Amino acid sequence: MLVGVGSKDSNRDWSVKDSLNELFYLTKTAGANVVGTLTQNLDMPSPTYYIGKGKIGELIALKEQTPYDTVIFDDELSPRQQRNLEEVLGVKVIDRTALILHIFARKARTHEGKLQVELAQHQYLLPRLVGQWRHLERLGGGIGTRGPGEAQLETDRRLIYKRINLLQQKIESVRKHRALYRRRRKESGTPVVALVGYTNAGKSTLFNALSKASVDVEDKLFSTLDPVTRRLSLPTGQQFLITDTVGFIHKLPLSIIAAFRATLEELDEADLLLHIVDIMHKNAPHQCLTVEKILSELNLENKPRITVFNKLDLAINSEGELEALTAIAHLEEEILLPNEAIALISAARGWGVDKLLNKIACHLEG
Ligand SMILES: Nc1nc2c(ncn2[C@@H]2O[C@H](COP(=O)(O)OP(=O)(O)OP(=O)(O)O)[C@@H](O)[C@H]2O)c(=O)[nH]1
Ligand SMILES: [Mg+2]
Repeated sequence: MLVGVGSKDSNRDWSVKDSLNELFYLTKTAGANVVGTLTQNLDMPSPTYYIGKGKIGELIALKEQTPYDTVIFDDELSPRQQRNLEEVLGVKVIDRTALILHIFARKARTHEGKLQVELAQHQYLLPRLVGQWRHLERLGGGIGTRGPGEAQLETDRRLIYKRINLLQQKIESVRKHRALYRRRRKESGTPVVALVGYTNAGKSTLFNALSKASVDVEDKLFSTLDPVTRRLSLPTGQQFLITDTVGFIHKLPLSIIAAFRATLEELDEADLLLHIVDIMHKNAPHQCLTVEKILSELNLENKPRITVFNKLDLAINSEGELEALTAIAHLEEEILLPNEAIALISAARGWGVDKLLNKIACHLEG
C-alpha cells in the first residue's frame, strides 16, 4: 500500500499523483506488488503518524478489503513516525529512502558502489535501531534494570558506528585513488564528457550508441549505479572520455547524495555535461527541474552543457523528420545561452547521434 502526502499549493512542484506514480515504479523495481494507494493533503505532516488520525483509520479499514503486508510512504519518515505507524497498523512500514536504498543495494556491482550503498544504509539504520529491539525490552528488565533490549541496542549501535567508520575510511581511499587517476587524465589533456539526467531517461542507451559498449539498459529505475567510462573519437579525430553515471530522482535524499560523493565527484571533472531528458515522459518538465536542483546542490549548474531531448522516435517516424524538426526549431544555431545547446535524438534508433557528436566537438574546441 502506497501513501503520499501533498500540500495545497503544490502546483509548481511535483503533484502528489505524479510522485506516487513514480513510487509505484520504484516499488515494482524493488520486486513488490502494489495493491492500492492513499493520499492526503496536509500542510504540516503530523510528528506522530505523519498522516492524520482519520487517514490511519482509513488505512486500517483498507486492510480488510485489500490485504497488504507493507506500507510505503512517499516521504522520509522520522524514526518515531515509523515506529508509531508500525505499531498502529500492525504491518511493516518503510519510506521512500529505504526503498531507494533497497534498490541501490540490489543494483550495486562494483566494490565502490557496494561500499557507498552500505554506508548510506547504515547511516539510515542508526537512528532507527530502537524500534528493532523494542519487543525485547518489553520482555525483560523491570524498573531500574537494563533490559536485554537496551543492552543489545548499545552493542548494535557500537557495531554500526564501527562499520560506518570503516566504510568511510575505505571510501576515502577510493576517493583519493580516483582523484589521482583524474589528475593524470587531466594532465594527458583528454576532455571528459559526462551523461547526467533523470533515471530511465536513456543515458545508458545513448552511451551504448556512442561507444558501442553494452552497459545494462532496462526499463527500470536505477539500472546504472556505478560510473562507466569509455574513450571515444570525435569526427575531427580528437579523443574524449565519456562517463555514464547513476540517474537522479525526485526526493533523492541528501544522505544518499553524500554517500555517493566519491562517484559524483567524477562530474566535477567533466568538461561538458550532456543532460539527457526523456522528452516523451509526461512529467518531463518536473524531471528536468529535479535534475537542475540536484546539479546545483552538486555545484555543477554552471558547467557547459548540452540538453539532449531523447526518445523522439515515439513522436516522429524517421531520422529525416527529426532533422527537419531540428532545423525548424533552429536548434542548429546556438541562439541560447552560450553555455547551453539543445539536441534532439533517439538513442534507441541512433537518430541525431552523429549531429550530437558534432555538437560535442564544437563545445570541446570552443
Ligand atoms: N523509445 C525509446 N526508448 C528508449 C530510448 N532510449 C532509451 N529508451 C528506453 O528507456 C529505458 C531506459 O533506458 P536506459 O538507457 O537504461 O536509461 P538510463 O537513463 O541509463 O536509466 P538509469 O540507469 O536507470 O538511470 C529502456 O527501456 C530503453 O530501452 C529511445 O530513444 N527511444
Ligand atoms: Mg543507465
